[in-house]
Amino acid sequence: MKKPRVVLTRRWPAAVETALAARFDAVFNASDEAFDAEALRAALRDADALCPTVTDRLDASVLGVGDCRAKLIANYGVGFNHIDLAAAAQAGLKVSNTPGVLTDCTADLTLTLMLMLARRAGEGEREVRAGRWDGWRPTQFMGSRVTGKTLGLIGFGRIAEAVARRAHFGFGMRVLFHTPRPVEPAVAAACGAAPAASLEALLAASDFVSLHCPGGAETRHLLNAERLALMSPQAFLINTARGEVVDEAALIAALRDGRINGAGLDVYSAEPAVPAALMQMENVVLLPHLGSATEETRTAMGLRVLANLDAFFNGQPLPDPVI
Ligand code: 8YV
Repeated sequence: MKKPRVVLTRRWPAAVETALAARFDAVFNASDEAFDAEALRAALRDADALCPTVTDRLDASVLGVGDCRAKLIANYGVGFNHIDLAAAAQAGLKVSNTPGVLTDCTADLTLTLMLMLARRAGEGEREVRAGRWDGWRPTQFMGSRVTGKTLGLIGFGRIAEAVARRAHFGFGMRVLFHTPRPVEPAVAAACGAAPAASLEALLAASDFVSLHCPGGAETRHLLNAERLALMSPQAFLINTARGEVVDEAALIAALRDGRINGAGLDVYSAEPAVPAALMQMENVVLLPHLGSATEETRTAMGLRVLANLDAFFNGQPLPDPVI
């Protein structure tokens, strides 16, 4: 039987590409350059399954391609706000993702941002690298203590739970969360976290606010000017979720006016564009969407995609169905 054709839009870890090549007629992207809309349409016409990443905007204009051969979008990543699910369904496409395997690494990166921000690690490193460090002194780079502070988590899925465990049991933090979903009290307690009375209450009570909700229309600009104004001027914002959850212009204004203490960002509204205003601010840590970027996790993500492809082409239910 002819092997199904699967198109990968970016380079993946070598071990996964090798495993894919053994099972499928796999088409790799040797240049690793992001596909534009026309290349995505061509791939949908040519492949049985398309394996995109967060850098591929699969909107109705792409998914509405008339002669679509593909039947599955096997996304490399857990978030799927770059895929118009209604348009995918309309085109008869199933969609899968890679939940679970990137939980710990994304939680670790959240803590990285929290510590870098609070302890001014980026600023300190810049000073050392620039040859400007003239020696220790009692008032140099005084930051904020993390231990014992309050962390507010917006969203309470797998990643937020993993962050809560690290923060509460590792740093003795009081952890609050807000989510529209019901959460079993025992699950929250096992992570050392407690529900806040409301999103507004969480924002007002937290020394660190960290975003862990999905992107998409429902959460777009959830953190707007009004809600940012509820945060303490001593508080920090951390975003490892999706850039669009925060009104970036409002965040820049809040930082500029000293209405919040700083921000640690791994994601942006219009990636890879990062607003110039943010780049000029010392109290902002800027990372290039590194949440899941470890050898182990990126390989595990690829293997989850492989598991979904295998199931789909063997006529079995998708292990990780989105639709
Ligand atoms: C991925 C992520 O690297 O999985 C996600 O949703 O945000 C990242 O960790 C990226 O999405 C890969 O497509």
